[in-house]
Parts: sequence; C-alpha cells; structure tokens
Amino acid sequence: MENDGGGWTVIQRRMDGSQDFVLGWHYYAAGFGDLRREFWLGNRNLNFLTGLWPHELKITYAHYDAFSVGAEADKFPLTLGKYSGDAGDDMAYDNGMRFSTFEQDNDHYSGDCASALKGAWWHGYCTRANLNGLYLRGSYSGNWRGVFWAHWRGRRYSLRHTEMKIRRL
Ligand SMILES: [Ca+2]
Repeated sequence: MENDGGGWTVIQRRMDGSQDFVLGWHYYAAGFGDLRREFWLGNRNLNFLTGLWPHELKITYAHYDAFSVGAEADKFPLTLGKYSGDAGDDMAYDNGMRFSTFEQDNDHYSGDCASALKGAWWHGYCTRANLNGLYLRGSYSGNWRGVFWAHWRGRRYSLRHTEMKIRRL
C-alpha cells in the first residue's frame, strides 16, 4: 500500500479459500471473516464510510476515482467513477446496480445471478467481476462461478488473490 501513498482501507480480500463467501444478505450487510485473512467489510460499513466522505476504489489491477454504496433500504446500490488500470473496466457493468445475495435477487436478469455465479455482488445482467465467487484456485471448467475478472484472466480462471480497498478523497 505504500506505493499508493497509504491511507487505504481494505474492504475485501481473497487469499486462500479459508472463508466461505456463499453467504446471505445478513452476512454481506454486517460483514464477515477475518480482517487479517479473508473477509468482506460489510455493506452497512461501506454505506456509512462512503456516505461520510467521497472515496476512491482500488482493486488489484483496477482503479475507480469514485466509489460509494447506498443505503440498505435501496439494496446497497453501487456508484462508481472513472476507471483506470490494466485489468479492464469490468466493474463499469456493475455501476448503478443493487446488491444481490443468493436469497435476495435484486438484479436485472430473469434468473438469479448471485446463485448462478455463486457470488454476492452488484449484479445487473450478472457481472464481469465476480470477486466474491467460489475460491477455485486457477483454471476451472463448467459454469462461471469462480473468483473472476473477465478481461484480466477470463471467466474460467479463479483468481488466487484479490483485494478491494478504498481511500477517502
Ligand atoms: Ca433476477
């Protein structure tokens, strides 16, 4: 983090598959996991922090110059700013979408993205960035359900390390 000037708050990390991420609305709202290892900081925390001050978002190979999460009553909608980076702008697709978990389908798709992709997320007609998907350790076959960032390694490669972090502007 030093090379970014510091001041970042990590809001999500995948690193070894030790934490189950196939969890329901209550868990994603409140947050879960081990802050030193794998975790999701929690949508209520994100709503609180990003409501207090404008923030930017950095994901392993992508940067967004604005990031905020709306209220739970509105299903934690995502607002993203302008993209820069090397990974591809896969979260542009998620901008403006509401959060969905396997038992709360708030997406625009006739099916249920969070269940199909095994990833709670800001799904629209699903997503190109399934960072809360199953920790499958590299290449996999079958349905898209791993931890993927489509333009980076493709949808059939489950990333072994992801980190989402935010910083007050
Ligand atoms: Ca749906």
